[in-house]
Amino acid sequence: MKYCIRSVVLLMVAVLLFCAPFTAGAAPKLSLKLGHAVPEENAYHYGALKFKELVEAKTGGEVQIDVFPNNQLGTGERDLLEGLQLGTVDVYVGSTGPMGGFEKRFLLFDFPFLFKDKKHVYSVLDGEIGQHILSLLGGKGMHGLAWMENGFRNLTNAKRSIGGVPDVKGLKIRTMENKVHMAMWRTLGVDPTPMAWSEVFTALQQGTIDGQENPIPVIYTSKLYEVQKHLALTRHVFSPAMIVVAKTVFDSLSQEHKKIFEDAAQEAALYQRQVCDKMENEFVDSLKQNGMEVTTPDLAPFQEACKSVYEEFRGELGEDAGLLDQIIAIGKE
Ligand code: EAX
Repeated sequence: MKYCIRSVVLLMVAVLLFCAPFTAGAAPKLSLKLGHAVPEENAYHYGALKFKELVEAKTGGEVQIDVFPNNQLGTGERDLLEGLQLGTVDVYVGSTGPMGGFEKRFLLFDFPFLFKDKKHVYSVLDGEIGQHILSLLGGKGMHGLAWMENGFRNLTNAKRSIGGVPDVKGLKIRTMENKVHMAMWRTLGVDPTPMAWSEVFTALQQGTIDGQENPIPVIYTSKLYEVQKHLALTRHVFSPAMIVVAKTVFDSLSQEHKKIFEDAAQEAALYQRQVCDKMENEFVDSLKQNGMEVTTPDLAPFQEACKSVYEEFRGELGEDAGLLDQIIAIGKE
């Protein structure tokens, strides 16, 4: 009997050793392409790599995620989002900027000076309102997984120092392809030029536009200090980012893998927000060291001048227009 058990154990070990080479590097059952529009130094890339790490580990390698930074999968964020619908992109990490063109209610977050600070931002995004807005993506061939961070947007330009509203009049500023952002700059006397992010550096270099507006981490990691002299800390819009998976991909996952994607996205998002916040605090000095002149204008006149945007666009939110008032109320709590 003892010999019989011994020979069975030896046989099992032999089988496992024989099969090992065929399982150790087993080809993944699903390979996905994740795309974003910014350099690898940007916080989006850190969040994307964290999501990749968590999903691959938790699925035991059954799902592999390849990360493509710097617009490798598209010409900008609108193009990448369209890629989710066309099947050329499986996972998107990026701002909500162009989302209003897919689902109007995403414009909710684009109203000028809507958010007071990041505590206000995440009490909204991580609450019912944020979850409701993410759920709207289902009707657009996408599945919203979690809210990441782009940050408070600030104005840069090559022409002049910005101390107040009169200083921005007449500037030609690139905006995201977002009609609320464009309206805001028009009310300030600016000529807004919507443009994909991949074209912005060259346009600034050639002088076809005077400036642009973005969060500090984007301004620094995209080396805009090489083509922009002036930075005004306007913080005029908080730009959320998000991690989104193509609906066809998400629907094809097992229940177990769906949960892994949801949990990994939440963990990666919290990590990415910390990275982004740290960058925002550190990079203003880095921009100064790279020759940028930084001003901190009084924001009250800017806020006053932009009030008309609320009446002009709240109708675009349809039945969700009341959420605008709810967000404002949360900020006063
Ligand atoms: O998401 O297009 C933009 O200005 C975005 O903020 C940038 O691509 C990062």
